[in-house]
Amino acid sequence: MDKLIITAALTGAEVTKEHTPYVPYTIDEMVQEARAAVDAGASVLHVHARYDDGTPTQDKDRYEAIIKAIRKACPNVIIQPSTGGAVGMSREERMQVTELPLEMATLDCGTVNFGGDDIFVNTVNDIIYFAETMHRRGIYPELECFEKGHIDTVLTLHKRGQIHAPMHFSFVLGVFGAMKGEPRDFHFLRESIPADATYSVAGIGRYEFPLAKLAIEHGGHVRVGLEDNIYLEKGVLAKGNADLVKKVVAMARAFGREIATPEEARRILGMKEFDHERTL
Ligand code: KMH
Ligand code: ZN
Repeated sequence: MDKLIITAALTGAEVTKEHTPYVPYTIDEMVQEARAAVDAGASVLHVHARYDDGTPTQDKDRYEAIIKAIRKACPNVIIQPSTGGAVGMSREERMQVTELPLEMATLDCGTVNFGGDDIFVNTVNDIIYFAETMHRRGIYPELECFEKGHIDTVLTLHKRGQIHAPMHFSFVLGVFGAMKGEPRDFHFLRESIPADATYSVAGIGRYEFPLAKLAIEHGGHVRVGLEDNIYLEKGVLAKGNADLVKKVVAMARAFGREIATPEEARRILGMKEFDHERTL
């Protein structure tokens, strides 16, 4: 079994300081959270940009400042900015960040209800536009799938030459309005991707650790972080992303699975070697 790639989803766009005081907004807070998560064992950082007051933004300059500051603190980590941004943003707004020299970014692979009146829109044409633009710019896509139909869309676009191998999927499960993260959901999705593809699981809320356990045991990879879940255990807030990463590291150790470094993660995912000169 490959070593375990742990992604830390540091802040997201939806969690606020009213939910947990530990969610980072400012660049300094992001850097602190990034460093602690990497020290704990994360090899990938999933990054959303927010202004100091917490407002989510896809502003390219804000991303550049955040990524440069994180890169200084964590020279080798894989930085994966979001092209999802927040519900309601236009595709042009969301894609601004890919004008930066990035190594990796998210690619959301379908539309999904997002609680209440919210709909996170990713039409087939959006997906094609995101995939082709990112491919042209040399950015490795993390294929975020919130349910099975999204995987089917990816596989069709792959056959049509619009999404390219190596394919790395993220199953984001437990969003209110979409697929849950029960064991049978996990098995259905992992059995639906090609044998040579890799996958990671991101369980929302109470699904985070049960899904992490399943992924550890079945050769998948794991995303945790305050974007997805703010609790270390029922009623106990995580005091930062590192707490969540440490818990996954302990679970992996208990199972006997080693943790991947960023260099190892790049090899497992079939990414290019990191170019410190060219890439942010
Ligand atoms: N904030 C969600 C609406 C991504 O990062 O690409 C979308 C999201 C996915 O978080
Ligand atoms: Zn995200």
